[in-house]
Amino acid sequence: MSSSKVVEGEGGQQKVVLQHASGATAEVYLWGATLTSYKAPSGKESIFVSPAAIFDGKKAIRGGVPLVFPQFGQPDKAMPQHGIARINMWELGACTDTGDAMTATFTLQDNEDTRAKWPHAFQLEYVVELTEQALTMRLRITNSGDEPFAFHALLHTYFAVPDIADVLVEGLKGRSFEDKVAGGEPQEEAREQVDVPSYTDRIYLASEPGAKEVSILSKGTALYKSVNSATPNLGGRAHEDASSPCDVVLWNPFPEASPGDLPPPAFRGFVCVEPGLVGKFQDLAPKAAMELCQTIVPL
Ligand code: TA6
Repeated sequence: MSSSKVVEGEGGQQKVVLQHASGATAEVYLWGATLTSYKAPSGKESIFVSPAAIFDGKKAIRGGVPLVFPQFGQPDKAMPQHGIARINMWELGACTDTGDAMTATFTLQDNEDTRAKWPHAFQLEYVVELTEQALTMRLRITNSGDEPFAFHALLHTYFAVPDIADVLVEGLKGRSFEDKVAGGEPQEEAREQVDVPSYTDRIYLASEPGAKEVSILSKGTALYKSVNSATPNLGGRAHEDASSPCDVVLWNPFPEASPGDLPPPAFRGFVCVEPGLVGKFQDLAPKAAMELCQTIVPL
């Protein structure tokens, strides 16, 4: 029997629980519209949340899938790291169930608080879709104002893994990447399989448009497939581009970069594979929209 309901979660925060007829489940807090759990019908958890995550409605939840908008990192020092979307209360819109797919829609638009940090009118719509086989997260950014703006957006997905030491990531070969740990000029990824043996923080830039698959393996066994895509300028121009390049951030802090709400050895339990539009700021004309999408398939 499928169901969608709003219940009280950690810290008294409200969360939406989707229960698919197949037994698959997903949970999304209204705070930051942060997805904190996705289980396949087997009951296996795909998403990592820090054991020290803080649910106080002030700080971003550590783990899950925090939504990054309108900046990645903190190029604008007047705005919080990773922007404002993950530290605002979102509204729950429609929850649907077609039998095959369940969806929950969350929205956030500019308000006095966001405008004080970022002086633009925007509408964010985040649709979480759950089926027997997969979870799809689709973030739509609309410029609801009369002036163009430039933004970053990213789904900061923490995938649960048995041990980061055994993780390999496939699907990044041929991409240019910025190594934020080593610094220096962008390099080209030559490996079919990328390991994460130490503190890793890389932005893999997408070259050609289109959905791209990245797989996450542990001890040689594929755990997840992540299908990542971006679609620009919906409705904002006469023609709609089929898709635009989608960057992928690969991160694990290891002990040296673990934040306070992620005390070691918690770093061992996840790898972040984060689809985004972060290699450069995206210009968005008034009334135009862009979408960022990630589909997680547990294998
Ligand atoms: O996605 C990688 C990253 O940008 C890292 O540089 C690190 O800052 C991580 O995000 C976590 O950021 P947060 O603000 O959530 O502590």
